Amino acid sequence: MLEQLAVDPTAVAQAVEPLQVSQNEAYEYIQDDALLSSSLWANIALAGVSILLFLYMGRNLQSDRAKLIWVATMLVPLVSIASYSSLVSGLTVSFTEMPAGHALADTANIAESAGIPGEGAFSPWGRYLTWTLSTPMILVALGLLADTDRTTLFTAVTMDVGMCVTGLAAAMVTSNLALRWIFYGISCAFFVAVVYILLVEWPADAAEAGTDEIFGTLKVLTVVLWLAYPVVWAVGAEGLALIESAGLTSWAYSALDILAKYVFAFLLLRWVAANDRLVAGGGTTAAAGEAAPADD
Ligand code: RET
Repeated sequence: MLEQLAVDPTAVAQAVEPLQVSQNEAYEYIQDDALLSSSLWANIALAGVSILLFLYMGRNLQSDRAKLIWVATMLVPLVSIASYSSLVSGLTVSFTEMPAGHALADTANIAESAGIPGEGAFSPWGRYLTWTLSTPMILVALGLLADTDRTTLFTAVTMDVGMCVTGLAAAMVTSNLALRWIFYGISCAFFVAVVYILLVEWPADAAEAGTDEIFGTLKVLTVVLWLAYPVVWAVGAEGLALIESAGLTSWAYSALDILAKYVFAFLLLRWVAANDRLVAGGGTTAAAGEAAPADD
């Protein structure tokens, strides 16, 4: 046994090398594609600026509920900067060999054409993973703004996590094309629950809490932008590959992220900073509600 290992060092090297090589080469691959790398670096820069800006915007918040909204909102660019740094470094991307029947299955030996051993289409799976952390924060902030109850907040967050995790599965299944789309369908079903809460449940709560005006704006922004994500997935490189370019697909997500995260968060925080008292007044039912009077 020992002898076998000693005389066959290439077998050991082959077993270890691909992981290391693929990360280095994924990094090179991204850097060599100006469209792809700019879509990632632009978000790292914007997340950095947003973190500093949001820290400043939250400096005078007094009420416990406003502070909780602020923390949830701050977490959005914080998760984002980590997410995009992981993507750009090659840590959370891979080259996925698409199942038979996928538009990129035989044609696009994309990795090989870039000098990377093995086959496969570029897959930034880290995006779907980190949405599991960032999108619940957006929902927590919105739920607190609407002064919703715990059950609805819990439902929105868990359905959203379900959407992200099954979306990750849809992107990573390589065995069978139908199963990729089955996971896509499951993810959409979770998404319907989130959209229902945003469009039906929370507007009524927000009206009662007196935050309906800003909630209405953020609700439209959120629902319209979030609906575009499954569309991009479906037409992008991982779905039907009507857009084959990894750079273009990545820019579509990055542009959506810029609006759904930084612009959304800016509008929310600007309003919360100017309406701290109103936000504080509503805190009776949501997670922070009971703590509010004592902390203020
Ligand atoms: C996927 C594909 C599977 C079906 C559905 C999707 C929805 C994704 C959404 C993502 C929102 C992301 C945001 C990120 C900000 O950090 C996973 C693309 C329904 C709605 C807002």
